[in-house]
Amino acid sequence: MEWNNIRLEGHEGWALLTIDRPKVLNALNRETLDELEQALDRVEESGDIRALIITGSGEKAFVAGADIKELREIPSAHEAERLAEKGQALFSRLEELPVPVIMAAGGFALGGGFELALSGDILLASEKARFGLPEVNLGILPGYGGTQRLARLVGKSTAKYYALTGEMIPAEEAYRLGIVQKVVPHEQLLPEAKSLARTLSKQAPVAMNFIKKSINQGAETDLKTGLRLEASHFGTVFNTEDRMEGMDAFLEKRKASFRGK
Ligand code: CO8
Repeated sequence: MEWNNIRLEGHEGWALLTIDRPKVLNALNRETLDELEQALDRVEESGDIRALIITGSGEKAFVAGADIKELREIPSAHEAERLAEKGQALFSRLEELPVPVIMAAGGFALGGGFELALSGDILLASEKARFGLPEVNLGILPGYGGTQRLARLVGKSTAKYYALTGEMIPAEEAYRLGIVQKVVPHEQLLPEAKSLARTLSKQAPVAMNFIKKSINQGAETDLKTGLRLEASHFGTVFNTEDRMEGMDAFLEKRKASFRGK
């Protein structure tokens, strides 16, 4: 399938999805959201993609936000709300994707771009990355989950500070705040993301899926319910061939070969 705004490259066990509108710093228009949705279908249907990297094309940006030209032309509050819901649904789907998603940000990750980055499982940044929610400067607020995901990650006050000021967060500061898991030299960003994707692609797929579920679902509930969920997912994963393989491999002092069953 040919896409206008994204590229999806398959590798052995993992895939690289690039948002490819460098002239507008990879801004997300509706067509890009539709294409991302189709790419996620492809990833889920493939059966052999066990880790996904998402990055932006060009040297300057991960994604500089929703496409402001397109936002400017939205005719009604109703349509604005529908578009916010569309992006939110896509980003929630990404968050709940059965395979781990590595976000690799090598430049501006602003507005919808920051919200996209916050929907992955692991966020890698180059020293040049800048994160932020500048919507307030446009007279609007974040609409693709930013007020919710950022506040859950860094607390209400810090989220309010950045959403109210629109101030950009440099990579090192984002690391200190726990938004970013690793900061690497700019030229090392993709090699690092690829190396991590290769590592994850060799881990037990069902276990990874349920680790994501357990953490995502548990973060939205009280401890008692979260522990109940963890025990239930633990039981489910115990039924897999991969857990026998993992334990046998350890006892036989060899590398496990997981099949996702
Ligand atoms: N949308 C459309 N075009 C953009 C965007 C964008 N978000 N960001 C950059 N561009 C374009 C510029 O217009 C410019 O185009 P041209 O060459 O035709 O003039 C080109 O990309 C390069 O950008 P700059 O010349 O501005 O590059 P600089 O290096 O000078 O500045 C910045 C880089 C600081 C990143 C600057 O481009 C900027 O501030 N961009 C906008 C950032 C922003 O405000 N993002 C938030 C957008 S709103 C949003 O994301 C809401 C999400 C929720 C939506 C809910 C649905 C209703």
